[in-house]
Amino acid sequence: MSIFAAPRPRFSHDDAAGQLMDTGWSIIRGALAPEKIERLATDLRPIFEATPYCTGDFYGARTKRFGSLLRRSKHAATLIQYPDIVAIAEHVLLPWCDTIQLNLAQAIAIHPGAPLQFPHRDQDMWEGVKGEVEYLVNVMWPLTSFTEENGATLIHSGSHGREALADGAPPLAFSAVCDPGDAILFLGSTLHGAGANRSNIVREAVVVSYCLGWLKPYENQWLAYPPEFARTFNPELAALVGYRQHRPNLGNFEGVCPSILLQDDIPAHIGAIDALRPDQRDAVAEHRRRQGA
Ligand SMILES: O=C(O)CCC(=O)C(=O)O
Ligand SMILES: [Fe+2]
Repeated sequence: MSIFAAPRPRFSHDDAAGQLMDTGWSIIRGALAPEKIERLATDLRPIFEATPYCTGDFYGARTKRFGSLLRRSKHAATLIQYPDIVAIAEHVLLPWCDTIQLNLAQAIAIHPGAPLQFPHRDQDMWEGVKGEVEYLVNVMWPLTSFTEENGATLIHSGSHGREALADGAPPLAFSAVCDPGDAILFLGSTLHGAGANRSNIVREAVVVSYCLGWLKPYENQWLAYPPEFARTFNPELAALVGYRQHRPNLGNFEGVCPSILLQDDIPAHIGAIDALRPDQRDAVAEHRRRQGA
C-alpha cells in the first residue's frame, strides 16, 4: 500500500492528532534537526556495541534493545518531552486517565538478516477491554534512515480502534520510510512490526511510548531512574517517569506523592494524605455529612 503525503513545511499538532485517530498513525516530518538526533545516536553507539543480541522470537535474535535512555544520554529528554508529541499523547489518552506516563524509552537496532517481526498491537501487553480504550501512543524516532530494505517499521493503516476486534485479514501494511528527525506516531491499537532487514546496514531507532497513567508500564521507570537520579530531572520529566500519584492514591510513597523522594529532607514518618478524584472526594464528603461528622 502506502506512500505518504508530501512533507509539510510546518506541522500542526491538531492535524497530526487527527490523522493518528483517523488512520492509527501519523508521521511528523522534520520534527527535530538531524544533528540533534545524531548527538543522541553518538551517545548510544557504544551501548549498542556492548549490548548482546535479544533472545526470543518476538524481539528477534538479529536485533538489539536497551532501555533507561535518560541515563544513557542527556539528549534523550528532548525526544521524550517533545511538547507537541506529549500534547498529542495527552489528547489521545486523557479521556481514560488523569495523567499520562512514560511507558518506555528504548533503543532498537535491527541487524542485517533480521526477519519480519511478528505483526502485533502493543496494547496487547495489557489484558483490559479492547476496541473502546486507547492505552498507548508510540513514537519511533529513526536514528538511521528507515528504508523498505533495512526494516522500516511496517504499519497497518486503519487497523486501530474497533478494527483491532475485527475478524479477517487486516489492512495491508506500508513501510514507514523516514529519516532521522522524523517522528512516526502510532496507537497502541495499531497493528505494526519491524520490517525484515534485507540490506547490509543496521537500522537503528529510539522508540518512546506514553501510556495511561494507571497502567503498569512496560519499563520499570522507578528502577531505571531511582530517586537519586530522578532528582536531576525537571519536575515534568520526573512526573512522566512516575514521581507523581495518579488519583486515587496510585503510585504513592507512604501515602503521599512519590515526588517527596526527590526532595532533600524526607521525613522519617509521613502521614498519608487522600489524593482522590473530584467525584470520589464528593462521595466521601457526602458520606461524612450523612454521618453528621
Ligand atoms: O523496531 C520497530 O520497527 C518496531 C518494534 C516493535 O514494534 C516492538 O518491538 O514492539
Ligand atoms: Fe511494537
